[in-house]
Amino acid sequence: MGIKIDQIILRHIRMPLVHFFETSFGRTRERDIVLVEAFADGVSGWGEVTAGENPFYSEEWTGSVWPILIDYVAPRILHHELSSAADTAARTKHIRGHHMARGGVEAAIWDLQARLRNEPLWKTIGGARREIPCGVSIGIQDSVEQLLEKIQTELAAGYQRIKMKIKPGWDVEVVRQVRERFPGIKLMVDANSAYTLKDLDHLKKLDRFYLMMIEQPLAHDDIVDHAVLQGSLDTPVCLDECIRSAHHAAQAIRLKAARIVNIKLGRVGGFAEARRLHDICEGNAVPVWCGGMLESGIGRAHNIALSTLPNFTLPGDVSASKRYWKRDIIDPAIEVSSRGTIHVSDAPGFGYPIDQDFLESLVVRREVLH
Ligand code: OSB
Ligand code: MG
Repeated sequence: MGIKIDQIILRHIRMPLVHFFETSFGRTRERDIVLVEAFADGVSGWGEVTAGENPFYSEEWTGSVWPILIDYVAPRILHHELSSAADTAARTKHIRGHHMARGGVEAAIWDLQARLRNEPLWKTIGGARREIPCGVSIGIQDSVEQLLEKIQTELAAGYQRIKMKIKPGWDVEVVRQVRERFPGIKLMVDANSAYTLKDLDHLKKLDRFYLMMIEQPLAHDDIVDHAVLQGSLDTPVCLDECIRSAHHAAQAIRLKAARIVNIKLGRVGGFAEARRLHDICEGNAVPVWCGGMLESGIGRAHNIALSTLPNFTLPGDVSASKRYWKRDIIDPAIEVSSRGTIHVSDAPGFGYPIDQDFLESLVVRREVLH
């Protein structure tokens, strides 16, 4: 069944976070999110562009995705016959970079295809899992005491693994205290590229805390140094920032730069590339998990669908709406069971009703494209 997109509506919404989120590259208090609604045959599908408010995680940011979507991505999609959602990515492939902008549109078209077929998105992308294991990502706190308290709260809520952000000055000693207090939990750290190979001896000190993995310790665009680091660490290295395509994952695996890969829909440009990346990792016995980008309910629901693919065997950063939002733009919001799992919805598309009135009240900028 072909799809011809006849209208795209972009909405830029602003949503305050319940609590600031701090990584090695800075603090976020409020999200500026671009949502994509793509129409065909009177039906619409939704996608979320996962770019941050500043070009610090990657070069994309809310301000860059807007003109790219309007001037480059939408014109290459509108009124072109797509044989299926899987064809979307190829139409914008010659645009260098801008994966999150392109991925937001691609995700909307997958959601639309699911709705046109009246089936849940997880089924459309070929997933199977009916319940996904969940972890949490905890930002850098003002004190170790606050971090320990947060971890306690998340464990009590049932989450299966804890990821804590680290940076120079907030690493080995903090992890030591967390391990001392919680000796038995599944624990991992994420450095968001805050170190270099000069820190190798320092990072090696993390080995004694039997972490599940250390995520993206070195440069955002490096694979080779990660291979050197992995060669001398017992702790598995997991790559996030530097894996922007299935090809990058293949190279990282070949170089033994990582034993685990974090897959983010936006970073890799959408579902089609995420599936290819998933398959390459699966073929090399490298487990994957779904990363998060502080998404609204829409992006969160897409992450749930992605996590139903078979090689998503590790708990991801897909957690309950209420950890980030006082009120989400979907209703009901995403909830996590006391076993630390999310039950996958069977409703058509991404599976959660949008709270239209609330969503519209958050819109700060809108563009209707024909
Ligand atoms: O590196 O995984 C990351 C949030 C923003 C940018 C990068 C990252 C993160 C997170 C949060 O760790 C994950 C979430 O959405 O819960
Ligand atoms: Mg990360």
